[in-house]
Amino acid sequence: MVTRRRLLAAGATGGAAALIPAGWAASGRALAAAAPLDARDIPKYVTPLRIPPAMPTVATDPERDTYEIAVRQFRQQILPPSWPRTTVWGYGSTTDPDSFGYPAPTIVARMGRPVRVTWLNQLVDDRGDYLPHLLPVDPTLHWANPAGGIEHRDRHGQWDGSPQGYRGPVPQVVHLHGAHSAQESDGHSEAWYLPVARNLPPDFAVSGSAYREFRSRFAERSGLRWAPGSATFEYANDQRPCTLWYHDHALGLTRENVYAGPAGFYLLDGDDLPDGVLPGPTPTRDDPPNASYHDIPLMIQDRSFTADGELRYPKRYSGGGDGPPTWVPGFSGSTMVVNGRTWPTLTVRRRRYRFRLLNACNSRFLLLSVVANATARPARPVLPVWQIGSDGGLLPEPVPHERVALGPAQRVDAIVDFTDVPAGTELYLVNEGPDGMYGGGRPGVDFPPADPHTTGQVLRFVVTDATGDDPSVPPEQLRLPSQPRLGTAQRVRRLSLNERMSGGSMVMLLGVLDERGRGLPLRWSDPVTEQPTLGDTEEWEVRNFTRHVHPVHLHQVQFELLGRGHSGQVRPDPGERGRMDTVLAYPWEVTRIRARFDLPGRFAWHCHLLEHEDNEMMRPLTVLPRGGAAAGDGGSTGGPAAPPTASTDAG
Ligand SMILES: [Cu+2]
Repeated sequence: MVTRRRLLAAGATGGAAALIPAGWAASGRALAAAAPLDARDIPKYVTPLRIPPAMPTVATDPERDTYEIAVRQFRQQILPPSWPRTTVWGYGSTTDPDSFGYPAPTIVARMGRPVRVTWLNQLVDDRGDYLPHLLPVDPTLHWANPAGGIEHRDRHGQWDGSPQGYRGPVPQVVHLHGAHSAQESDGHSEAWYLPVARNLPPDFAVSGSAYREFRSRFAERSGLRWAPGSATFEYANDQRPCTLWYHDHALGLTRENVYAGPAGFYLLDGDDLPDGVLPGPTPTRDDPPNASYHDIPLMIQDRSFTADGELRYPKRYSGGGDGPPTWVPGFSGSTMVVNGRTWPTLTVRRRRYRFRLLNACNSRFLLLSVVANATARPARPVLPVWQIGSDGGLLPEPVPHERVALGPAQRVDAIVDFTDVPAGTELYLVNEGPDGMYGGGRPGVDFPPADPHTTGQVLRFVVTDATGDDPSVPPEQLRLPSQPRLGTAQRVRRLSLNERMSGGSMVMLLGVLDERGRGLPLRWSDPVTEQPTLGDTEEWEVRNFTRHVHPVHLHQVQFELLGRGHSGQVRPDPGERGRMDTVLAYPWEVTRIRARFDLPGRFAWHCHLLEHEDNEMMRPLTVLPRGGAAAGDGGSTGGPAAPPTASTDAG
């Protein structure tokens, strides 16, 4: 994917190094806090990779699978054994207290069979009092802002003088990333809710401004009314089999909520290939103990720790140190964590494995390869990573990569074939993405690769003898099912990615184009401009006027990438020729996608660098009923006309 990267981006990022300013992480006065843990002191490859089990259901009946999943706070061994445990948040089934984990158990779903989940916010302590955030929260962003009450929720908040910023109950709402979800089940950023707690301040808003509307819609559709501190969503699973993931999406707080741990895989299975063609199995609900798995999800994240083992996130204070903790434009952790453990090791047989690679970092880009020498740079790949799928399902054909590029939130469905590797061999999954913002280009040429001794390493494979046959088809012989392409677009929408100085920080904003083709940045609260008509196919031309790569994510749809480059006419790489929900938009390029919008209502599109999306790099996406005039062609005719709908509270 990254091999031909990226004449243009390389030119534009001659200064990639300059894009990693000293102040990218913490700057200003940090509060006295536990000292950071030096990542070089943490021993690598001393713990086995944890494979998340399947999430327990509360009911399975002919109509659907039903789950009751809460987010709770607990301690987990993320650092090696004998090192301190870490306080995290994670999801689990209310039927089984042992199921809670970071990452969460995997929801195993089947195409055509709906899944209904009641999501509960249980961030409370043993007495039933709310738990404050694990990290300092900037109360001044445009965010959920429960302390603002009904009037001022989902707006910029006020600072009450606490050095930790907002210390109140924490809003949560779950988004199933990549799913074809109805609006009331999408996990809209303004549909958050607080936990039910004994000590909720009476003047706080207990839910976001979209919560009541979506609660009414869900009750109308299903006859089921959401209880306080929860929301029930239904996933139709009426899309192609693929690798989805679920995570928090609360307005202006997603970066810190996700960083604290709540995330899990959602594997949508189906009949697109006969059983046994691809390596398997993956964990299911009725597995015997000690089952072996050859289809393994890998949630890759960067995290930093304090010396006492707690999660560390950059702290910066406004007002020369006298103000509240403030938003930082990006995060680069000092360790790599896979499935909730730092630098784990996976013992593999001499056979083929399927890995569902997920970049679940806040803002780190990964360039992954399989090597024998963990620290040599440039990395010298010894086994190809065969990509068979992307975000939205299988590719037209398998694509061998020496190096796989994976932006935040993207998935690569891959096969690695260890059949011909001698038993006893140790191999490594390494990362040559940058320790800092990514502007495209090649590691070692356009930017320094991640530290080869820490964030440049991800996972170790120890190869052992094969046991039994491997019935899976070698990737070079695999025939993948063909998929219909989307039809011609009814409309072309011209959009922009922009940067603006705001309050001493460079803030990234989505937007449209003005009549002269320049970027016209818009904020979350500006009138809706992206309003496709129900059933229409649209082409979006996204012009990136910034020096950074932004992973652009649309809710509701799995889109096709049509082209890139200055003109938007450069053909996508082979690994990008399937359906996607998150696409990398390179600096100064036009990224052209095509999507069909067939669910009405309020959704969102945003940058999936969590720090960006939390500070305005998110815009409403409203699909209008058929018969209404489509509005907002991208601003080419003088700007938006539709009234704002993003903060109404109907129902
Ligand atoms: Cu961004």
